[in-house]
Parts: sequence; structure tokens; C-alpha cells
Amino acid sequence: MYGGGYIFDDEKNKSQAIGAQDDPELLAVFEARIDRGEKIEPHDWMPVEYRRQLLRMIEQHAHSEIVGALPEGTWITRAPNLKRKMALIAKVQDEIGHAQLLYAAAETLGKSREAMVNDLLSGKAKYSNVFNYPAKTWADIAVIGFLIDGAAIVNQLANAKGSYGPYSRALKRICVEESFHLKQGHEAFVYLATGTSQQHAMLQDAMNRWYRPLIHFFGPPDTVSQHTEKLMRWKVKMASNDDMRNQFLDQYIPKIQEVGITLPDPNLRKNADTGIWEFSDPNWDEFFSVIRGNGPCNKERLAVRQWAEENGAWVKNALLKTNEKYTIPLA
Ligand code: BYC
Repeated sequence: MYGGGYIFDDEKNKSQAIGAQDDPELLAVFEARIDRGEKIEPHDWMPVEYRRQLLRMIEQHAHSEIVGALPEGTWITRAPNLKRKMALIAKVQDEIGHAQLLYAAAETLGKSREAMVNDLLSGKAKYSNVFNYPAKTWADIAVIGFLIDGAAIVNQLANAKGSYGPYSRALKRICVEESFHLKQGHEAFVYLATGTSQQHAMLQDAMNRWYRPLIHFFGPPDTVSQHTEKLMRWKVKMASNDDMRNQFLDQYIPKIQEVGITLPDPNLRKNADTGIWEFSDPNWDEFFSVIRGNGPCNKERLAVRQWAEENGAWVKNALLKTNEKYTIPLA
């Protein structure tokens, strides 16, 4: 999928600098293409804001895959048996592969991978809130595999139908691999839920801790979301935060409850008239604090990435060919 390569046209790009005004005629042609359901490709004209928004979202997604490998990665050496260990190694490897696909898709919008990685390491870039919480026990791995991957699939299946070709193609491929992650997560979840009373209690404890971060995963309520309206108009986001959250709750709450695990929210219920899930205030202050760098594990996550960057630099340097010009992948 990511073969060949082309040099990003800097001259063309200058007219697309942040703050530049879009040509109204080009904008109208662009929006008509979006309305017709056409895919936008890297060499096509696109509004400055479309490029900026896509880059922001894809970059955050790529960072989420890289950082998301950390809580699970710490359990590889402590997996309860060889089967679980092999599955977890394969899953973590897949997540890093997803980051590669997503960085390549983001690069087509004109930001180098190096700049993106620097923004992650400096703490400037965001990544998914959920990866700033600790994975305290093996049951956390079951919750992540089943429910975080499940939540990600809801988001990614929808956005795979989005307007930007490279992102949409990357998401399609990611979803195929995620469906295996979900299966292994579900199997591990059911195994613990229906196992000994200790296993059940360990899973219940993990569920209690992950419930709120999972509600946060889909982003702030639509009434507060800054980017949804624009992103949905341009078919980058194919459903709003609240719609995706509701779809997730609809699909997964019954699956959690059917194995005897409860949710730590007395107000969680589906409104039979509206079909919408209602829940207690999930403390959006906590969400905003976590995504601004003040969650329980933000500092630890970045410290691990910084360590990897410093200690892996010699591998990169050994592979670099000094006489080669940098090319953006053709996604
Ligand atoms: N976490 O206007 P809004 C995985 C930020 S990894 C952090 O609603 P938008 C996996 C948002 O960026 C899959 N920040 O934003 C990996 C914005 O801040 P800025 C992760 C969040 O973009 C390993 C502000 O809040 N999935 O599955 O319209 C192991 C206002 O929000 C979050 C993706 O990355 C959040 N949860 O909608 C296992 C999907 N939510 O940029 C599994 C791609 C919001 O203005 N991203 N913010 O400073 C998206 O679909 C959208 O960006 C979101 C948010 C739905 C998340």
C-alpha cells in the first residue's frame, strides 16, 4: 500500500501555509467532491484547514498507537502462559505497525515523521487519554484488548469511510488486525470473568478503573467538541463523539454484563424512548487534565519513549544513507 514515494512540493505547499486564505472557487470544487463521496489524495488541492485538521487527528492517532503499546508491553514478560504471551507479543507488534501506517499517512500532508516524533517527545502532541492510566494487573490487559480495542474499532470502522484516501486506506487495514485483537481480548475477558472468584474479582477491579477513561475515549460531549462540526462536514469524522460513544455502549455493555461483570455507575442505562445511553457525569475535568499531560502515567509514558529514542538512535544512524533525499511516502 505504501510503495514508491514522491518529493513534497514545497512551493505548492507555501500557498497552503496556516492562515492562508482558500480560493473560494477551489473550495467549492473541493466541497462538491466531498459531497459526491470522492476520495481526496495527497496531490489534490485541499483547504488549509482540512490539511491542518487531518494532520492533527492522524498524528494524534499515530502517537496513540506508539504510546498504547506501552501499558500492554509491560505485561509481555508477566503473561500467565505461553499462549497469552505469544498473542500479546503479536498484538503489541501490530500496534507499532499501525503507528507506521499512520505516520506515513500523516506525512503525505507535509509534516515529517521526525517533526511528529519530536512533538510527541517534547509533550507538545496529544495522544489518546486511555494510555495515561496504569495497567496494574493481568486483568487490565483483558480490558484493554476487549474494550479499548473495541472502542477503537467503532471509531475506525466509521472513519475508514472518510474522505482522505491515505487515512481511510490505513484505517481499513488497521481494522482487520484490530478485529483479531478484539477476539483475543474478548476471550481473555470471558476467561477471567468465568474463572475463579479471584480472577473474577481482579477483572471487576480492572473494569471499575477503566470505565471512566473508556467513556472519555470518544472525546468530549458534542456540545463541547471543538472540531466535530468541521470534520464531519468534510467527512473526516463520520460520526460525532456522542454518537460513537453511544454505539460503543450499545454494543459492549450487554457483552460485559452477560458474563457477570458490573459497571461502576448506578445511572448507566439505555433510555428506551431515545435509544441513547445515559450515564453519570464522567468528570470531564479529569479528561482535560489527563490530555494536557497530568494523568497518572503521562510523565512515565514520555520518559519511556525518550529513553527508547536516545538508546535507539545508533540503529537509525546506522541505517541512514547520507546521500539520499527525504521522500514522503506515496500512500
Ligand atoms: N484523548 O474537538 P474534539 C488504539 C482532544 S489507539 C486525547 O472532540 P476531535 C490502541 C482533541 O484532540 C486509537 N485527546 O476533537 C492502541 C482536541 O484537542 P486539540 C486511538 C482527545 O478530534 C494501542 C480536544 O480534545 N484513536 O486503539 O474532533 C493499544 C477537543 O476534542 C481525546 C484515535 O486516535 C482523547 N480520547 O475528536 C490498543 C482516533 N478526545 O487537538 C489500542 C482518531 C478528544 O484541539 N481520533 N481529544 O488540542 C479521533 O477520532 C478524534 O480525534 C477524536 C476526538 C474522536 C478522538
